[in-house]
Amino acid sequence: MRKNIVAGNWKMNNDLAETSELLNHLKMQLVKEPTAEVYVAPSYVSLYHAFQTLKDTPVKVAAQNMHFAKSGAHTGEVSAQMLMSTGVNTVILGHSERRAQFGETDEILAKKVTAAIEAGMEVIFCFGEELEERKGDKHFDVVKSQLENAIFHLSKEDWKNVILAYEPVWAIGTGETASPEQAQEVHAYVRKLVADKYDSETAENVSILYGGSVKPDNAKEIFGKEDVDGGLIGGASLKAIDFLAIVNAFE
Ligand code: G2H
Repeated sequence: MRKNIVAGNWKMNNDLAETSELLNHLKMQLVKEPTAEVYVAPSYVSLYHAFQTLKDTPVKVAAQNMHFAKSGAHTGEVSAQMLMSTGVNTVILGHSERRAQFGETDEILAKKVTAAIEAGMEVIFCFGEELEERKGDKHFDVVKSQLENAIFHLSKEDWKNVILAYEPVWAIGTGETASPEQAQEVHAYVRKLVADKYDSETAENVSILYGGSVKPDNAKEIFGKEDVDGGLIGGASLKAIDFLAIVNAFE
């Protein structure tokens, strides 16, 4: 059975002191056995601290990005091996902000995905269409090519360490949310793509998260859809009370 997952993507927010405060709130208030697996993804500078703070809790720590090389002359970059040396075994790859602001192409992402999986990391792979593509009814094609080009080269075995996150770009940080039906439609389509490429077992076991303006007041309805297995949460993950309400939004 696939897992329900709620992951907080803190983006470029919270310095070390603010991170510490938020982590402590989460640690104190999270129920012992939440109905979802919980991840938080603070900035690189706080990752080690986050791991140390949360290591005796069920909350996992993820990085927001990484380079595909193991080491070398890549000023400002961080490798899978470096992340794992801090205790962090999960990385978010392919977020639309990385694609749009830092030129991450499917080709680059394919290398990052390979590097992360080969290093033994778990990957939260993000994909999703832009507004114009949605308006032009191209969202299924866009999502299909993003998956085919950047993650469908993995083996069936590798998919045990893959979590997918559908994030329609037009719904990110805009307050505009895909309707539960729109999310379900794409999630079901993606699960079918995975089944066709691999097999039904792989498709049934992969968690597909929805991301894009998920809030405490819409989480329950979105997570209630059959193929939506949780969320990747940006803005609403920065307040413990909101994030925990989302974590507890599964029926
Ligand atoms: C999408 C999401 C988290 P927000 O980027 O990855 O952000 O919830 O702020 O739309």
